[in-house]
Amino acid sequence: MGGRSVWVVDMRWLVANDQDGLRARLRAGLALAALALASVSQPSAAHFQLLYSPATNVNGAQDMPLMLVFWHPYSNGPVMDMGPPEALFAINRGQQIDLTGSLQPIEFQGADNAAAAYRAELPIRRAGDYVVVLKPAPFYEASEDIYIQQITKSYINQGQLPTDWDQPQGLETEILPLVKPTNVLAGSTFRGRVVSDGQPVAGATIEVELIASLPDMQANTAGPALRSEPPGGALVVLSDDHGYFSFGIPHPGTWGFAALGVGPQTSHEGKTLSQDAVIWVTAYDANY
Ligand SMILES: [Cu+2]
Repeated sequence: MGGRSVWVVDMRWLVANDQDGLRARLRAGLALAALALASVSQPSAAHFQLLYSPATNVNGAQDMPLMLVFWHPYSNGPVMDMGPPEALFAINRGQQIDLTGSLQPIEFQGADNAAAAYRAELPIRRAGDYVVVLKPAPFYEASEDIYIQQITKSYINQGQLPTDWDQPQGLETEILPLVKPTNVLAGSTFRGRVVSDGQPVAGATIEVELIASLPDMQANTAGPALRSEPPGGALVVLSDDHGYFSFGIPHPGTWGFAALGVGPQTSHEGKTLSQDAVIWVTAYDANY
């Protein structure tokens, strides 16, 4: 699914079960191809670069663990191998804090497989927002013969002082939140704006997923499934003519939005690069 359309058989998907991919192919009118490939391939739908912290709103100085996993979090599907990140930093009150020194390679175990992932640590010392930014290494997606690079932001707040969340971080591409991303209520609407090189992106395809199985920060595994993926697979919204989009968040949890192929870099090592913008927001039960 998603905004990408070129598929070839990838043996890595042999063991995976992907009903959504089958539906997508059927929708695309490729019924014959689907019949031929259904048992041996899966498209790379709804990849999401996680930049997960076990807490979003905290009080007091502390070191916050982060988990970086390239995964299919709604379905607890295949985990993809991450390479060494190109950049990992946080911004608090406009000051950039380099986090690459805290990167630790780990193996993350999903339901289907284990893959290379990272842990890191965010030193929270002052009040305010910490906007965490990850620029991962481009990932080669064999099933599509393209590279994918999901430039990802997540947000942690200390002491309920709003400082940085409403500011663009000047990334090659990013989703600007129009709702405070650390404190969304389930049942309300999240709004964002997709930008690339600072300019709004009209008609962007934005996939929406919940981390249905929260990472176990001790065991580096996927925890029990709190939800399953909807029958239709990944949720998709489009940005309007000015790059804005909205999504009604149905239930609490950590929700990700991935605008596909919106970044300015379009090739890597001679192949197509899909440079995506990902943002993670935290939704609470409205009956708090
Ligand atoms: Cu995928």
